[in-house]
Amino acid sequence: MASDATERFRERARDLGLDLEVHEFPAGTRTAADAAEAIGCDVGQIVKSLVFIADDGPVLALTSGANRVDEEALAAALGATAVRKADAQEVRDATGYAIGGTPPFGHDAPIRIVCDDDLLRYEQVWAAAGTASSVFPLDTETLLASTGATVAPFGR
Ligand code: 5CA
Repeated sequence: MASDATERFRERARDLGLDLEVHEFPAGTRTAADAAEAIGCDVGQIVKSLVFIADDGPVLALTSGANRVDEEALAAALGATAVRKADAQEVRDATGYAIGGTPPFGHDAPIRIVCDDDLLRYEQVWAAAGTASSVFPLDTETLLASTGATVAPFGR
């Protein structure tokens, strides 16, 4: 059965005009490696939705599963002096979802979003659908359109 968080996410996606195909993997898709293994795709095609705290508040960094965030490059892209990784509570407060299930859009409140340019190497990517065992595919064009993300080279 779909969890409340997945249902909430699906509804918000519908409000954006997106009819998503959510896949449930009971074994879990908590990390990008887990998700890629479950799906059978390249780890680089997994969208990690990572929350950082910049000078003026939370930011969501959509990062290729093959990459780590270069915090200096991210701060430069944001025009911030520094960024740090959000803790579990800050992630929940900023997005309404838990770590491991945070989706790229459909959050409780608007949040500034930036996208790792390496994700644009792929036509199709996969992202979390609200929980650590649900993912959905989408094309990168839709990822950018539905998040309003700015593309920047902060993945290493
Ligand atoms: N479901 C997968 C693939 S879509 C997923 O959500 N991956 S993720 O990368 O976006 O979320 C997991 C990430 O949360 C980890 O890569 C790690 O960077 C971060 N994380 C895990 N535990 C903590 C923690 N205690 N505090 C802050 N960040 C954490």
